[in-house]
Amino acid sequence: MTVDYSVYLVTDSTPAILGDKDLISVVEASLRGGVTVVQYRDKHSAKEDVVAVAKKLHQLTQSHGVPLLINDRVDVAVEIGCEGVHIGQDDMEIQQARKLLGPNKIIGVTASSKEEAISACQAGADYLGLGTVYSTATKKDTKSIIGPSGVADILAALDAAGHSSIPAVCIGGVNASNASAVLAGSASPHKALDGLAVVSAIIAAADPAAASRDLLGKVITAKIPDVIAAVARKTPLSHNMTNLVVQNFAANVALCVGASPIMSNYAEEAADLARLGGALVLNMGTVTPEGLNNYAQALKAYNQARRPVVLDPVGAGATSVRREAVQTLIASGTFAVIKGNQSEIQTVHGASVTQRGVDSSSSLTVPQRARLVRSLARQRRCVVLLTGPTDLISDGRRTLRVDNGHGYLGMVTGTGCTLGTTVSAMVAAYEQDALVATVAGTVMFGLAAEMAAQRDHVRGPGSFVPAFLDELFGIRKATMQGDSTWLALAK
Ligand code: 3NM
Ligand code: MG
Repeated sequence: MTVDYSVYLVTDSTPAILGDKDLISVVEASLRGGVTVVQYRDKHSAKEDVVAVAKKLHQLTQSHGVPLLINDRVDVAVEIGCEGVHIGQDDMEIQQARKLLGPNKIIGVTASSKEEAISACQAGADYLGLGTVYSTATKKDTKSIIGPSGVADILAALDAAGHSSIPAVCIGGVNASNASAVLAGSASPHKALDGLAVVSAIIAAADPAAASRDLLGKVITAKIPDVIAAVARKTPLSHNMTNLVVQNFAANVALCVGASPIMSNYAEEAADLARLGGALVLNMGTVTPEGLNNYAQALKAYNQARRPVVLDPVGAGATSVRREAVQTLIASGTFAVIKGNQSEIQTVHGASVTQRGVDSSSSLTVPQRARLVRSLARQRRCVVLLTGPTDLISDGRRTLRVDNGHGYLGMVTGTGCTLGTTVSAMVAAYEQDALVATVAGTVMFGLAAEMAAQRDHVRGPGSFVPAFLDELFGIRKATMQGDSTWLALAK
């Protein structure tokens, strides 16, 4: 099981943190919000009560595909068969826990110094919880407050000792308002945190789902420079099968973000191109029967080569020809990302449940659009990107919004299509997480537009386009030089 440590929730059932809320409901809300690991921590209750709660929590976490770990009480983890435990320095020895749990369960260990961290790795820990970052009312007996720079020292020592691959989170006083600073301040040159562990930021929050979403957004945003750097390093092929109107623009955008574009609509080439390690964009901007056959054939070639495909169902709901084309394509293979505006995504959603979606002219609220992208992402098992003033992105488990962009993007032809091209470059280069890659492409694109529009010489859509290309290029260049200050504008 590969674990996503991005937002690691540690529970607390004491009235001071939980208030009069019900722990199960709070955890359920946090899972809806995108928490990626749950640790059930109850230091005081009797074993049978802990087992009863743990069983309920495990049902919940299992239905969200998230691991449940038990703090300290290894016997409880063994009894309920959850995914593992978290143990502190004063708890059971790691080797003893391993004997009881077997080789496949997760054992996490708390460490507050380089020595503790390295010896936990040597003893076979699966991940580390580093801290205490900031002093916290949640746990008063913490030993040392190490701050983000103390975390950075431990991460650097782990890297130097050959343990750079062990996942690590940090804990203690972390919340959405300091998350970005903690992530940036704790990164060592070759090893950064995999996520953040929190108690009160979620358990004590008035809206635990929203608090979880906020934290997830911060953790994912912090990974954006890695995605852009991966594109710059790998210069992945972005193979576009697209319409005549945007070919030149899309190729230039691909070059500016650091990809290698090829515009080829001839499917006989697809199998060879698919072997080059890039990604394919299928853009339905111009549909013809011959074109559709080409698309379906290329889709199969990329699926066979296990390379990502981005579907851009341009104008999907506009004509019956296009609705059928969508049906044909989604029946012909699988996509890494489906990107479209509201009515396009509604059409694809309708096609995939074999009924029309709600009236495509109606404008959905942000929460309705969030449900739509999540539903389609689950149906098609892919990432869905719904563009608009607020972009919504989901992989079925994690759903995020991006609010970057500028009105000029709507006054120039082909910007939506070139976002598809941008995303193709990101998913090709950052294969470990297509959702993070899609968010990175969307933020980079929207931010470049904002920065371009602010330039003195940009007076309208015409002068905007070259400035936009410059800003895409500039973001990549700054990122390559280790400067991610532009990320402060991400929203
Ligand atoms: N462990 P909050 S600090 C459970 O330093 C726990 O090992 C810590 O709570 C450690 O997110 C802590 O509310 C409590 O600050 C963290
Ligand atoms: Mg403990």
